[in-house]
Amino acid sequence: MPRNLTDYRTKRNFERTPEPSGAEGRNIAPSDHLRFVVQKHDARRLHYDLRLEIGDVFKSWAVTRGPSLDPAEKRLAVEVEDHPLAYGDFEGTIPPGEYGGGTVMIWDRGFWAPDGHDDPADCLAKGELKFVLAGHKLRGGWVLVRMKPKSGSNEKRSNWLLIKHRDRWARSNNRKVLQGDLSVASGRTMAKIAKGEGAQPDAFMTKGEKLPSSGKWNEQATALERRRTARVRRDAGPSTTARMPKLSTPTRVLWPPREDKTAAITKRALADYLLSVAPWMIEHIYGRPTSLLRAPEGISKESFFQRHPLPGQADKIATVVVDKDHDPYLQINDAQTLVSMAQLSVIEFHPWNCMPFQPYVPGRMIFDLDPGAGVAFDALVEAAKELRGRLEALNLTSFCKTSGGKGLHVVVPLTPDETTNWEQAKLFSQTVSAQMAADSPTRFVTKMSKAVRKGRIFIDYLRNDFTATAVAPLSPRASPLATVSMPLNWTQVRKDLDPARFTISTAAALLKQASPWSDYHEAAQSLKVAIGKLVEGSK
Ligand SMILES: [Mn+2]
Repeated sequence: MPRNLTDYRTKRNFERTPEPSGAEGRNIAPSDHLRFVVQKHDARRLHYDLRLEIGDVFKSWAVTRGPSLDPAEKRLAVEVEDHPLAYGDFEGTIPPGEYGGGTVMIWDRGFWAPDGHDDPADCLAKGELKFVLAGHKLRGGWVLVRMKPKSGSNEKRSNWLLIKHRDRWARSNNRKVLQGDLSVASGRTMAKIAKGEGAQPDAFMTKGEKLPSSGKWNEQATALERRRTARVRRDAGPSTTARMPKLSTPTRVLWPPREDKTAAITKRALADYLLSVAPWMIEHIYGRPTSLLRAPEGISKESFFQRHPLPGQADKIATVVVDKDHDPYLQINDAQTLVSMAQLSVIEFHPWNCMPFQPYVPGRMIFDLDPGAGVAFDALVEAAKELRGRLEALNLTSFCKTSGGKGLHVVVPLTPDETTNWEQAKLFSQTVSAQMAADSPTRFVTKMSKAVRKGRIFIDYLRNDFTATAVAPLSPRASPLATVSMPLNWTQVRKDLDPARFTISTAAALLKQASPWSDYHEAAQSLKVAIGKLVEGSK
């Protein structure tokens, strides 16, 4: 047993608390990466315990107000005693009266790495540790800085500041991350854990019967790898990156040329396109099972959907087991893997609409507006705007993208809350769609049958369900013009909008120019409030 756990052990009575004693050292699962865990701890005062695996223990800090994704918000992190690695799997209730009495949730976990070449123990001794996290909720660069003790004080514990680095995982609105309030190990709320109800947490640190599938390990490791790749890329420059996905037959034509309009689009051009949009696109794909439309001989020949790994693929693309009775699903967690999909002639990406790594939790709602024969594009634009207004009245901010075909998609980013499940997301989107159709029966229809759709817009809400997919923003389409599903600013959603303008050849530059959806993550709302409003409105 690690010697430095003496403090930990003297504070606790293991006859009374279900916490691990630290004698379980042998049961710790080996790992290629350092692990971290954040435990939400509803003790005398609610706090979040950050634990980083260093040596054979967890170095630990109690972050009083919880971590902030806003680099401008420094959070006090009080150094506490080292914890045993087995503690990372502890979720439950410490009895009242015992040390730290209260409920503990495994709020986040994953892998971490020091950001630099110095030994993390040395960095801590010096009072500054820069590191990167690849968790479910916390990602990217962070720093822990030790504060100078107040002169004359003899505080036993060191106070540190935990600060988010400015990177693409930084957010200016911090409330959102703390609202993502489900255990990443059991999917439970604090209330359920306190009552001892629901699923037991999956093991992450310890060898046990409930070890997560290798897919889960892989997916987290790739998330960390993504961060490393980004760093390598910065150092090495773009030419190295371009060579990263090894392409066989790079000159194979996937989109044949169109005499009048476009040149042939090759596998190489697809890889270049994916490379240019990957940092943007991956945010909407990672952590969600994704169906791939593949056209090995190009879009004019046979194509097929792939949802599960083929033999030999599982080690290259992350896979995720959602349901024990089904094959694992493909999941693309990092930009490099996304770009490498060009080698497989993947021409469309269709992710689930769940929260990343939480397949049972809705992460966005999608309304697919699909014009029937004879519907003018103006009418479609008006429909998207009307839907936006209706959602706004329910407190939901929405975003628009072209489908890459004839339609428009209205997308609503969600934050998880304690009650929202797929059934509710589906019912909610169905109700909003049905209200639109009831108010304007000559314009809208919510039935799928082609016959009733003639001259009207079909509002497809069926994407809002467990396992249902929708084409990802910036995914290319198997259409002759090589169009993509283009995210738009609402100011672009007007009469003269031409969806055919957004193609593999043009989209990257137009994306840079317009920077659409810049407040997408900030705008995420809980569906709970919206459901309340909807119910109120229908009374
Ligand atoms: Mn604590």
